[in-house]
Order: sequence, then C-alpha cells, then structure tokens
Amino acid sequence: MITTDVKLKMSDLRSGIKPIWCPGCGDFGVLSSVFRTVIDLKLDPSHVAIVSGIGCSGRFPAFVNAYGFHGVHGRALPLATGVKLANPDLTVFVVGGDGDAFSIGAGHLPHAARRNVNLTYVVMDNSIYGLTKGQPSATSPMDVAVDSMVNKKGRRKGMAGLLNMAQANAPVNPIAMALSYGASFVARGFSGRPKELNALLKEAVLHKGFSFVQVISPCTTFYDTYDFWREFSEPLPEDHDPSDKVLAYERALDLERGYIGLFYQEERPSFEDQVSKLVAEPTDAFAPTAVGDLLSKFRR
Ligand SMILES: Cc1ncc(C[n+]2csc(CCOP(=O)(O)OP(=O)(O)O)c2C)c(N)n1
Ligand code: SF4
Repeated sequence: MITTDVKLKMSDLRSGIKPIWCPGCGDFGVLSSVFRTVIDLKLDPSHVAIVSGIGCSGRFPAFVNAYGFHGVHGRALPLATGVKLANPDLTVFVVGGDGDAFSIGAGHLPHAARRNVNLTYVVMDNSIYGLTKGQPSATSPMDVAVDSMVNKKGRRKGMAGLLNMAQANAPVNPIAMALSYGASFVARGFSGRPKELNALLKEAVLHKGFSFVQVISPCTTFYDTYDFWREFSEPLPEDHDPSDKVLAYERALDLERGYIGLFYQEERPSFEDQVSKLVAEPTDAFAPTAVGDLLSKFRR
C-alpha cells in the first residue's frame, strides 16, 4: 500500500467521466465510499487499481482517477489476481455485481479466497441483473417478481418465461459462501448506511489478504429494496467476535436479520507473499525463473 502526503479531495478522484447510473442507484454510494476510503487512508491514486467485470456496477473503473480495467463478465477476480501478483505495491479493488460474482464468475470466488490474494472485492449486490434490464440473479429472493419477468397480465415473459423456474430458485448466501471458501475477511455493508460502509471498506483495504465485502446496493430502476434494507439492516451485535468462525456462520445463516459489519477476519499469508517467497527461495519442484520472468513482463 503506497500512501501520499498530498491532501486529496473527492474532485481529485473523479475521472471526469460522469456516472451514467440511474438516479438513486446504490452504486453511487459505493463509489463515494471508495473515494472516502482512498482519501482517509491517504492512498496514492497512482498506486490504486480498480478491476471490474461487466454490469452497471462494472462501469465503476471509468469514473475513478486511478488505474482501471473493465474486463469481461465474471472474470474480474482472475484479472485482478494477475494485476496484484505482478504489481504487489498496488492497492487493488475488484468491483462488480451479484451476477458477475455469484453466477457467471462464481467459479473464481473460491480460488481467490483460498489463495488469500490481497484484494478488496466489493460486490455491489442489487439482487438483480441491472445492465440487462432486470432478470433475477443468484441473490434474488424466491418470491421476487420484477417488471422484466411479467407481462401486463402477470404472466412471465422473455428469458424469465423460458427459465420459468427463476422465481422458484432459492438464493445463495454470499456471506456463508465466502466463509466456506476461506476468505480471510468477510463483511456486509449497505450503500444506504455510508458511515458504516466507509469504516468497513477502510478495514478491508488494511486487511492483508482477500477481503470480501458484500454491499447491498439497490437498483432503483428494476428492484428497489432501499426501504426494505433501511428497515432490515442492523449492525452485528456489539459482542460479535470476528475471530469466531462458527459464530460468523451462525450470524450469516440467520436470515431473520440483515446484519451488517465485519463477520469474520483471520490473519494468514497472502498469495503474493507466498509466490514471492517461492520465487526468492527456489525448490526442486518449482521453476522460479519462469514465474519471475513472466511477472516482470506485466510490471508497471
Ligand atoms: C459472457 C457474457 N455473458 C452474458 C453477458 C450479458 N450480461 C451483461 S451484464 C449481465 C448481468 C449484470 O448483472 P450484475 O452482474 O448483477 O451487475 P449489475 O448490472 O446488476 O450491476 C449479463 C448477464 C455478457 N456481457 N457477457
Ligand atoms: S439499472 Fe439499476 S443497477 Fe443499473 S444503473 Fe440503473 S439503478 Fe443502477
């Protein structure tokens, strides 16, 4: 993490490209919180990289005055792993939607988590596919009925009609998933509670390892859950112990409560530290020169 003595303002971090998100979209709040995090931690923007997949949320890197990579749908984590491995001094944020993270990209989450790649993964969870106009996603509740799914007579139409089971699918539990996959920092925030979100993102960046932050980020156009989450969200109990994984599971599985806060945190070596060690201390079973040479091609 490289910091700067220059006192940054929000305007220093805006790229000049105006976000084209719909009015009130939760992603605005997440963008502000990332700016706040960079300012509060005095991160040098020339040592920050933001990597995304595809979606409304995937447009994020374009709005930030830092390095950015708008990748393909669901592939942000492997891209970001490469960025971090080649340039470990960069602070790397990975951003995207619940479709990007838990559907098409779901196969990457376990591996980034178990490897403990030192990334801050911010999943902007609106429980819907925003960019493609409101299909249900892996985090949509079972009873969701959004405009894109039903015609005026209340019958399912389009893709949702074809995939008639869409409303009959139980949602995944992102916090329990991240815990099972071995993420070393697991948290949930809500874009409607910016103070708590700012605090969480700062902790996530400071954590040396894979930080998974599910941010409830409502889609005001296709599935506006602001009122629900304002009512439903509550901080984890004051006595919550983030080193207790069983307790973290218990609270993740308690669907009667919309807990926000840090569920779990553990310290263990990061992926890039492990790889650097292997490169520096060759073993018979490992060809460090080839890896070192490869990584050096992608250095800034
Ligand atoms: C390989 C591939 N498959 C499908 C798509 C179409 N597509 C674009 S965005 C998207 C889902 C968007 O939902 P989400 O990831 O939750 O992001 P949001 O738009 O809600 O922020 C889909 C299915 C694509 N661009 N590329
Ligand atoms: S469609 Fe939804 S997720 Fe996409 S910009 Fe609009 S409000 Fe945000």
